[in-house]
Amino acid sequence: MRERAAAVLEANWTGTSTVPSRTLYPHQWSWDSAFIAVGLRHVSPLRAQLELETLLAAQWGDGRVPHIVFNSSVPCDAYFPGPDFWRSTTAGRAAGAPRTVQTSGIVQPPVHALAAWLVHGADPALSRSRSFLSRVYPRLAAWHRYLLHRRDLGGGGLAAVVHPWEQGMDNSPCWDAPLSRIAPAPASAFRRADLDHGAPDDRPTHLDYGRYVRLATDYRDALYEDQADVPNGFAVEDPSFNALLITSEHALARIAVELGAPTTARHARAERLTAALVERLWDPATGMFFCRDLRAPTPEETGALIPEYGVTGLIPLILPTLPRHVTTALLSTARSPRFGLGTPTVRLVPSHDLTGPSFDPHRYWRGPAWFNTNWLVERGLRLHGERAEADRLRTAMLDTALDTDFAEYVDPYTLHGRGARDFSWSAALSLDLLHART
Ligand code: 9WN
Repeated sequence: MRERAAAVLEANWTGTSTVPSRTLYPHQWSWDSAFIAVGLRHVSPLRAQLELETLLAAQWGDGRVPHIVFNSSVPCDAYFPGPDFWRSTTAGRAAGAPRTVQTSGIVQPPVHALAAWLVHGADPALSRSRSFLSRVYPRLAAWHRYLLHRRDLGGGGLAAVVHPWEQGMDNSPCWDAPLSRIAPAPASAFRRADLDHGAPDDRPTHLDYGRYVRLATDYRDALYEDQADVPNGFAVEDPSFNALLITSEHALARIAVELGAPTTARHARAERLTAALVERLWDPATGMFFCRDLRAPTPEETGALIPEYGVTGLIPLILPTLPRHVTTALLSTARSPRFGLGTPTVRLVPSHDLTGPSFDPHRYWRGPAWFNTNWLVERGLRLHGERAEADRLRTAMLDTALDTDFAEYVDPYTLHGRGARDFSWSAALSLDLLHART
């Protein structure tokens, strides 16, 4: 298992970073690189450090870490939307996009400080000798500042995403309502490259793509400026995105201790964020975290909760200081028929409510189980002392990874692989699971 997983990461290594998939995603992706670094640290702590350094070298002046860093030696039409769509070096100039590398202009979930801390721990001597933490710390701090200040579009202290690609679960039913208000770009305006490699039934629809393109085009044409009030835009506060930000804030506090920098403000910020997450996204009546649609056509300025049970709502389980009553209720939602955690028929947690009308066992983030979200749930279970359940999930992930050649995602009932194979984070997180769990 270890050899096969390491071989996938080796084959997907470009010399400075790792592609998620040689076929479907031939550039560097932001949250992929963080998950990849978490696993890579067990094989090569040096490469794991380089992975994060390469990504952070493409950070924009305003602090945002772009969701894709393009490899200039890959043909422009190998992935859509490519560098000619995002035009970072021109449209992103005011926001401080780098001049020497082309990137997208949106972001992805902030898993990076957590990854940096774990990578450091894999080989502290190497990390210190390369000044790894002292070089990445200011960049990670600027990244969090960007999210906390420029992306607090709802004014309640949480970071909002302005595109489904930013949250990372692209076609989750959680976005159906906010996306339904977006006029799609005409199909003739773009050519999808994903269908050259993926089965159409496993991917987002053409209508989804039309809306993704419209949102990204409008953001680019506004020179990637974050405005609190964009008419007809998309702005959502998401539980998983913010839970990862909080976990990364805790990691930044640990990094600060290691570097002898002040930490009090960081801990206080993580606590404030946790309180804001509960206040704005927790629904006590159902025992679930929901997304908040900041552009919902309601009279209230704070927007509306979207009553869709996506796996995103379970990810706050990774937080150490979630109130006990919230953790207890969330665990029972995870074990309910909606997610089937701990039941023999559903060995991996699906990306969406098994009992909901939008559930589709094959279509991307509308039901299939993914390795990164299961890795996060496993971590959350362990954190809250649910060791037997965490062990079962870990075993199911390792079995499935091996059986499917590290599939991108799997049918949650049959555990048959869907999407790409030799997918980097599936291999990397399997490597991590092979190591001692605490
Ligand atoms: C758009 C790379 C990325 C992941 C996302 C996943 C998918 C891209 C796409 O692939 O998104 O960013 O083209 O579908 O949804 O989570 O980071 O693996």
